[in-house]
Amino acid sequence: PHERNDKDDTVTQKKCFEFLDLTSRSFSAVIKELHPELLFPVCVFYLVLRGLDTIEDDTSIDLKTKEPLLRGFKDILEQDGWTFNGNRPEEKDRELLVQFDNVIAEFKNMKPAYQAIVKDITDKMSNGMADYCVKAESDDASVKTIEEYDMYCYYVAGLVGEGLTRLFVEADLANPALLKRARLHKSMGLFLQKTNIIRDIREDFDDERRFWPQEIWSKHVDKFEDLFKPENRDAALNCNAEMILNALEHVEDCLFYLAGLREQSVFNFCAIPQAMAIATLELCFRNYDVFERNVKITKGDACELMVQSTQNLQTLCQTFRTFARKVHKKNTAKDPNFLKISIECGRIEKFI
Ligand code: PS7
Ligand code: MN
Ligand code: MN
Ligand code: MN
Ligand code: MN
Ligand code: MN
Repeated sequence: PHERNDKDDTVTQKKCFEFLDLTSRSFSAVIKELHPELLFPVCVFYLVLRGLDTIEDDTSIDLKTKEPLLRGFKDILEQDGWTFNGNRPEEKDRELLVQFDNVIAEFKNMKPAYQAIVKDITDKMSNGMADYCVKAESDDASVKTIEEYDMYCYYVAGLVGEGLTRLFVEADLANPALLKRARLHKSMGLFLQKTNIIRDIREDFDDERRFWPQEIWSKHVDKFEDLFKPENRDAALNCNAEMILNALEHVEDCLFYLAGLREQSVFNFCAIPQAMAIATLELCFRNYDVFERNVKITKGDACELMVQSTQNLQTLCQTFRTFARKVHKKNTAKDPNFLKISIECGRIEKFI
């Protein structure tokens, strides 16, 4: 049997932290503040899923290569020395897969219970991604219904919510009752993923990736690409508003989930991305810029959000209330969903 030595450990661990910084702006900061018991397992979980997503996102890899690579990803986690250099040169996190052997080494160092959770979620997510890739190859409108949209978001983000919750409970840092409430941790992921899909509309379109469900966009334009034509500006804005309305429906579940967390570092880790998401949705709401370029909340706003969302549940709810009010104010009677948006904002404003 292979004798592990301390020098190997330090080197691969250091590499993992370097990749955490290289591959994420926001997650890196919150992961590093986690309780010591979970800091490294969540870092490895993140890098495993980031590696998987780097294969999913690369539209230059053909399906013949991509599908088996995704479906077999959970076994790759146990293949010593596995690396991958098949990504296009411009793929953002290419280097992580080029040196993925470091992540595998650290995955194997984790407690077996943590390994099992990471492996199970990787297995489910990677097969969901593969199913979606197969469907997208044969059909331009691969996301037809809102149900299919929710399903895609469940595979790529709802499952992360499940995996993280299982890790929190396994580490004795969250109430096991949270595991029984699947809808809540699923909503935690869906709210983040839907925000990402709403914000990235232009980038995804340029990359020939379409996640907005036909059931929603077809009420506003005849063809998906019409969303980007200047003459359809009002229709595009109403469509954007309906997508945001759909995302806002997860907010109550997210606040319920967060209310159930008792350990401060876990609370902060979960709350910060949710606060960033509601701020991002408010920034995107009826903002035509999203159809032309990538919009992002400012560093200053992000800092203020971090402070506000980590004091206590009250200040976090206050943050949500503030952004719901801003959306409420931007809502316009010209929008066919005016009433529904108004009701949804009112609901969030009154929560707690
Ligand atoms: C394990 C911390 C906190 C209960 C890499 C955090 C893609 C929005 O769509 O590349 O490719 O453009 O911009 C994070 C629930 C997941 C969901 C997910 C793993 C919250 C790979 C984040 C993050 C659950 C699948 C943005 C989901 O990536 O997206 C760990 C609780 C990774 C969380 C993907 C998306 C993240 C995302 P896209 P991005
Ligand atoms: Mn991605
Ligand atoms: Mn992706
Ligand atoms: Mn995206
Ligand atoms: Mn992205
Ligand atoms: Mn609702």
